Amino acid sequence: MIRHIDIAAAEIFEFKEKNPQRYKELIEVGIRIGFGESPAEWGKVDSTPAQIRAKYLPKDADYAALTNAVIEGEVKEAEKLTAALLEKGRDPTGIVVDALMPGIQTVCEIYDNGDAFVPEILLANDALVAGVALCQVRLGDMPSAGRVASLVVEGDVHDIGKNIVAAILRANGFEVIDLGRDVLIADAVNLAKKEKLDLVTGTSLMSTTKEGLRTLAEELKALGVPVACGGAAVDDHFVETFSNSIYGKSPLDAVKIAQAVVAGKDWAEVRKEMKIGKGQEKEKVKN
Ligand code: B12
Repeated sequence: MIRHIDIAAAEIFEFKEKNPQRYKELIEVGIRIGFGESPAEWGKVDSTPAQIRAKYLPKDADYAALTNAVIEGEVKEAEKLTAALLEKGRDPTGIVVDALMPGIQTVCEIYDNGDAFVPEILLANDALVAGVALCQVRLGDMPSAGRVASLVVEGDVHDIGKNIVAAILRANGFEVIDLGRDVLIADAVNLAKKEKLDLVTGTSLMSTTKEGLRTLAEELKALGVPVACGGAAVDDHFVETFSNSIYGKSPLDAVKIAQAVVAGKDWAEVRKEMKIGKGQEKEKVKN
């Protein structure tokens, strides 16, 4: 909007008269931005690496040792500890969700606060993948619970979460075709035309790539394949702005969505069920 400077100045003085408190706040915000601060960072609680580790560390000592191996990016150690847990008869899905995943969450949050670097994330991811692979071997060949394709949308290389989602779906008996990261919508559509898919899971970690989920869901609608959408860049409000889509927060939500779709429910029904489930959890917390 272009205004003449006199008009703009008059409006500013008028605003100051009418709303002095808000005027003061806005001036302070302007000064902070002027000094190079980013509003996106305001209100963020900066935890120390030790606090973040404590937040995610499992209470179970065996699980905690594995979580620490992931955090340290010790691939061999993570493999050894996972194998030992499986040998003891611990549940492979439990090992992924409650021991391996907390490790990667920890490193990612420490990185986010500026206290870790990219190689540390990548090593932690290698340790996670090594553990997940052993858990998958233990699960062996199960009768297929359904067919799912998993991908990260075009322009986005953040695939750690997608890998976890694919692993948990496999652990629950689903056949997963992993399309990888930075995936073109056309590639997903071509796959859905060739293969019988029950569901596609789409991940987006960036606000610049999340619109890819909308296009993906819209394109797959004609083929009758719904899209479960997740990743830190999206929430239920966003996902509900388009059809043929169901929002899920955790990898276990992806499993619930896949099971419901395979049971013959359509995307709108599953979306409703997922929302009710979330509401009930909140009620439980209140009680
Ligand atoms: C690791 C990381 C990277 C790694 C990625 C390595 C890899 N192979 O994935 C590297 C270093 C390569 C990277 C690069 C970049 N990154 Co980065 N990165 C992160 C970081 C720290 C962690 C992401 C992560 O893996 N989280 C852990 C996983 C497990 O979480 P998740 O993916 O959300 O998945 C979980 C759930 O969401 C769910 N889920 C996931 N998918 C699905 C799907 C379904 C269907 C369901 C139900 C559930 C579900 O399950 C998972 C397990 O709980 C985040 C900050 C953060 N703390 O989130 C920034 C972040 C995502 N990156 C960011 C940016 C900007 C970038 C870069 C552009 C930086 C740059 N200037 O180069 C590039 C992007 C390159 C590109 N084109 O994609 C921004 C995005 C901002 C935004 N909102 O748009 C973030 C938020 C950092 C920030 N605070 O600014 N990054």
